[in-house]
Amino acid sequence: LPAADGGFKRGQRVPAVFLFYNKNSSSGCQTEGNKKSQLPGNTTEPLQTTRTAEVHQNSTAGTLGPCPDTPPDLVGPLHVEFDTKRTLDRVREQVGSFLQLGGRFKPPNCVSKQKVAIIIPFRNRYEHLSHWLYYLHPILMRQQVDYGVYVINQDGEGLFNKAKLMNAGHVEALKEYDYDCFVFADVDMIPLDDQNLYRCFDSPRHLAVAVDKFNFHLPYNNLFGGVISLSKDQFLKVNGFSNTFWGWGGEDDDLYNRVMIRLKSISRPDSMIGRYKMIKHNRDLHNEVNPQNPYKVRETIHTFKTDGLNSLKYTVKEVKKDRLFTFISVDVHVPPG
Ligand code: UD2
Ligand code: MN
Repeated sequence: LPAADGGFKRGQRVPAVFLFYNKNSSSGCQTEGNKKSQLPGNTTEPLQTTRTAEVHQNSTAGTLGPCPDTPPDLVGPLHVEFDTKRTLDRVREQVGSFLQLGGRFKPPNCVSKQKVAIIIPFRNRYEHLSHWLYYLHPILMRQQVDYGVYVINQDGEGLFNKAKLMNAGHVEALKEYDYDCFVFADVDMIPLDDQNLYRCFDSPRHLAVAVDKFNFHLPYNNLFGGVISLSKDQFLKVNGFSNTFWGWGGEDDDLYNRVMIRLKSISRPDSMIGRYKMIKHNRDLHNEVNPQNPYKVRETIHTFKTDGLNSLKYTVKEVKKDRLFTFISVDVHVPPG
């Protein structure tokens, strides 16, 4: 790889914002279309129109080849810190100009093999969201993903239901685009290596293999939390997540059981590439540990066919399109009492 902007060598820790888009990258197709496909960051026109027109023009003209399996601009280990105060406004300035409204991106010089919806379960974690957007957008662009970011916010102050939010995110994203891959990502999980590809694999993928909070080791082998990816087909086969894990814990273990019952295996990146930093946090209000949940995990075999996508009920309260993401507030119908 040519030196990244700022003269960093492969494997050297590189502040994320430098790794945006390497105009001198050797991604081949740049050379031919240099004039045409160079991201018009340095034009005065509002980026949105030019780039979109450019992308659509190319794609309609069918001149773009498929993106390579190994994206050419990856740099490996990343330097990640959360001391810098980041606001959404500031992140919009830094990474917004390459995005289409709603946090949508398509690589300008090749056609991605997958259409990836990134689903983030959310409530009252705006500081974490700014860090996530600051680090993940440049990484996803270098990975040449055709993606959209969906922040699924639980409306109201009732007991939190992470899994039901993610089921709702799956349904809402498909209303916008024929996504064929879904990455379910905690808002506080930032990858430490951009070779950990945010895409789908032959088996449901557990991307968050080595988290700093767990000393970069799997606390238990069946862990399937933090950041995972399932293709549309895989997710349908397991009937999505359970809708009935209220409060903290167990929804990821229940999904692991569903996957093992219906699909027999999961896949993981190696532990060096699968390293993550979790932004330090306490237990959130209204997401207390639910002592019932561990018992429910033992019932997966009896419940998964009738508790999931096919029994999902929620109400969309609001949809907001930000440059960096699509914000969907949903009422998950918290049970009384
Ligand atoms: C672990 C899992 C997580 C989930 C949880 C049990 C890892 C790395 N993470 O994380 O995936 O299985 O245990 O439920 O294994 N959130 C909000 N607002 C809230 C509460 C939660 O936005 O008030 C969202 C946010 O995206 C957060 C995620 O839900 O990252 C998981 O909640 P957590 O961070 O409190 O769970 P944690 O760190 O114990
Ligand atoms: Mn967390």
